[in-house]
Amino acid sequence: DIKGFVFDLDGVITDTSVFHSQAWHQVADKVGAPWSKKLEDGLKGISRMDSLEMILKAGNLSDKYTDDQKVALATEKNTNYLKLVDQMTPDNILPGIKAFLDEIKDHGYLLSLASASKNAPKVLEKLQLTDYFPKIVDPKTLSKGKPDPEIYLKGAELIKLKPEQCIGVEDAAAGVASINAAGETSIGIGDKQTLKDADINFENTSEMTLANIQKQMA
Ligand code: G16
Ligand code: MG
Repeated sequence: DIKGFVFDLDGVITDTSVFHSQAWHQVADKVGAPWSKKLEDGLKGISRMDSLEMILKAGNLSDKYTDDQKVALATEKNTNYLKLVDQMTPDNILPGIKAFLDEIKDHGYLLSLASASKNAPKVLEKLQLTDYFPKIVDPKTLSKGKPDPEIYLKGAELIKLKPEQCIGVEDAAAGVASINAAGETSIGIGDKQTLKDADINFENTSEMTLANIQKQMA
């Protein structure tokens, strides 16, 4: 029986995936790496340094930068990203999410957050959703990022559930792969083709209700 939900943040609870993309696109332009929809999608859910590495690889630039220069580029991206985050309000919560969080809380499901983002607590604060997530996986404690199962396994562990008692919710292919490898039920929100490995698919967040989930689990 399902007893809890492990949530991704960027692209599921809020529209920050657009901000991440915008800030990375600036870095790609700066270093002269080609930007594409495929690269943009591939970066979703991927840690900051791994994201930079993917962008540099796309332009065959990986060897052109020292480790220090790479850290500087990633820091510049984060500074740009945080400027966008600073302007966020609860209006940036994606459609239907607040109602869904209330619905699952009312039904006694446990909740945790499995975001790769070191900025997750700050984003939750901006959205005024901090109280919904007493349990947040700290990405600094991870040895491997998504698509490795570690982050979703920790999300379940934090709420003292077995993976098979949890549903993981994601907008990224790397995240769905992480949920599946952890042995949880996966919900993919967004393009059905990109997220074809998810157990349950929704085109957008407003479709997420317990009734709609039950329909697809039957
Ligand atoms: C998010 C985003 C990624 C971002 C990562 C790290 O993951 O989807 O694009 O690179 O966090 O974020 P930061 O640089 O803020 O630490 P998730 O797992 O929330 O989708
Ligand atoms: Mg995401």
